[in-house]
Parts: sequence; structure tokens; C-alpha cells
Amino acid sequence: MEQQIQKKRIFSGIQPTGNLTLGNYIGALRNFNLLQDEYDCLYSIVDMHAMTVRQNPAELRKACLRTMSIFLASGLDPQKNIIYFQSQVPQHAELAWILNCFTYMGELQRMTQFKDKAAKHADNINAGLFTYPVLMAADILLYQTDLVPIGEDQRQHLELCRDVGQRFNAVYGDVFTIPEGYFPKVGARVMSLQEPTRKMSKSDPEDTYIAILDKPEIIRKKLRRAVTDCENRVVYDPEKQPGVANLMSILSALSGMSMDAITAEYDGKGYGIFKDAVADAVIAALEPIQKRYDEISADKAYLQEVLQSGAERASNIAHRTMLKVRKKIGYAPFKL
Ligand code: ATP
Ligand code: LTN
Repeated sequence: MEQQIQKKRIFSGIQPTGNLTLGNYIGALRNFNLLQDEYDCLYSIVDMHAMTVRQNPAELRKACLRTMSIFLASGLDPQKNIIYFQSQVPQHAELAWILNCFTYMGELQRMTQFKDKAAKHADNINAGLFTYPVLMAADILLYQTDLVPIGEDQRQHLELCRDVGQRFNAVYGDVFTIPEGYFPKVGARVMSLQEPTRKMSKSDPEDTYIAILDKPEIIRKKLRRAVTDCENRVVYDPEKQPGVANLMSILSALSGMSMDAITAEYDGKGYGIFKDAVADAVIAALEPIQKRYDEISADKAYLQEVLQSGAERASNIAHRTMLKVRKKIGYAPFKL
């Protein structure tokens, strides 16, 4: 009899805030697509994480559906992957509370994303922003995840997740699988077009990022205006030429060209021609997604179906983990 080999499990999440960017695409979404055949994958639209910043309810609802439509338009197959809204599986919050009690204040104080976001939202430094990485750890551990595809900015959070999982396991036995990160080889940190020493971020001003849904003329315009330097060299040197290095990384990630090949092709031709080549590669990658997006986002019944099935399938797995956790920590058993 043919033996069914258990596929390894993948979990990743994207916040439904603002417009998904080229950074989200290269750092995360594109890898989700590459992994879907080989792994058992869950991709969550993490609306609970989005609550750390004030949200307009109607806007949040729309942003969740928009993000979901982009997931599907990028090629994710809802049969093969579990695609769902985090808030529709309440076990995320239940496990996050328990893990809060296994996380030290000092660990959370070291998180660079907390420091950045606290500086950005100085008028709303809430406890959720502080314990955000614990909710992320719960997301991952809830599904006994083996691998987490993320951009470089999430490495520190993943390390914390591993530490907390191991700490819990050390007390209660092997309850959680301890996950590994999966980072893109190029493009793990796509930088802002206007300040190339900072990460491209969807909550920054429009001209600093390329949105996955930006039309070709806008993409070309934003790239033409991207900050470079006066060196007039297309050579990969992130220290001296961060703007050019960022554009080279984008081109390399999307075309597969090595940095040397890019230098051989574009050095000495002027930044205008180089920037147009980057724009061509970005447009070629995003245009098919945009076409499918228009069809998918119009089909509300289909989106509802995918959501419903995603939440049910995710809940089944989450429920199994929580039964184990509840028993191990000593909560009294009960039947719903
Ligand atoms: P925000 O700026 O609103 O905090 P974000 O753009 O960082 O959001 P998230 O939803 O927090 O987006 O991230 C989703 C995924 O995209 C994560 O895996 C993250 O590592 C990845 N990612 C985000 N920005 C970049 C970037 N500039 N380069 C590479 N990967 C990125
Ligand atoms: N914290 C991540 C989003 C996120 C996530 C996750 C990523 C929430 N839960 C679980 C991977 C796995 C961010 O801010 N980019």
C-alpha cells in the first residue's frame, strides 16, 4: 500500500493594513506561491494584529477582503492552502494569553518593531503593540508549524516564538513544534524608494513604496523618482549606494539575474535606462496579478466560500492543539 507522507507545515501572516507592497510580494507572497505544492500551508490575514493601530471598522473589513483577493490573485490555490482571517479562529487569542505568561517583559522590550512602531504612534503605545510578538508566536505554534516564510524584519519575532515555544515545552513536554524561518535569498528586505536605508513599508507615504495594485504608469513614475546618488555606477554596494543596491535587489529578485550580470548589462548606461529596466521587471511581475485581482475581488460569493472553508479547516487544527495545551497546563476539561 502506498504510504501517505505527512507534508511539513507552513504558516505565515500578513496584516490587512494599507496597500500590500512590492516588499510584501518579494519578501512573503511570492514565496507562499513557491511553497504551496510541497507543503501543507496556512496563510492568515492577521486582522487581530491590525488592531494594535486604530482602524476604521468599515475600512478594516474592506482591507481584509482586498488582502485576501491579492493572495488569490497572486496564484495561491484555496484548495491546496488554508487561507483565512485570524479573527475567525478565536484560539489565536486563547493561546496568546497563555504564552503571555511565558514571555518576559525584557524580551518584548528588545523588539525593534515595537520600538519603531512606538516612535511612529507615540500617541497610542498600547499594551497590544507591546505583546504583538506573543500573538504572532501563538499564530505559529497553534498549527504545529515547521517553516515560516517571512521577510528579514520578522526574524527577531520568529526567534522569540522559538524561545517561548521551547520554554513551554521544557515545562510540559513536547507540546509545540519549534519552527524555522524561511527567508528569500534576494529581496528579504526591500527598501523605501525615498529613504533606501529604511524598509519599504505599507504604512509609509505613497511615494516610498510600490503597491502590488499600482498601475504600470505609476510604477514607472515612482521608480524614475526613486532616490539614487551622483556616483552614476550600477554596482552592488549597499553601504555607499543604498538606493542603487535596492533597485538591483528588486531586479535580481524578479528577473533571476545576478548582481554581476546586472552590472555588466547596465553600468555606464545612466540611471534612466537602469530604472526603466527595473520598472519593466516590476510591471511584468505585477500586471498578471492585477488582472486576476479585478475578477476575483468582484466575486463576493466566491470570496465568502473561500473564507468560510478556510476558517473551518484552520479551526480544526487549532482545536486539536488547544485540547493538548489545556490538558497539559491543568485547565479543567469540559464539553462545548
Ligand atoms: P506595516 O508597514 O504596516 O507594518 P508591513 O509592510 O511590514 O506592514 P506586514 O503585513 O507586517 O507588512 O508583513 C507581511 C510580510 O511581508 C512579512 O513576512 C514581512 O516580513 C514581509 N515584508 C514586509 N515588508 C517587507 C520588505 N520591505 N521587504 C521584504 N519583506 C517585507
Ligand atoms: N508580525 C508580522 C505578521 C504576522 C506573521 C504571523 C508573520 C503575524 N503573525 C505569523 C508570520 C507568521 C508582521 O508584522 N509582518
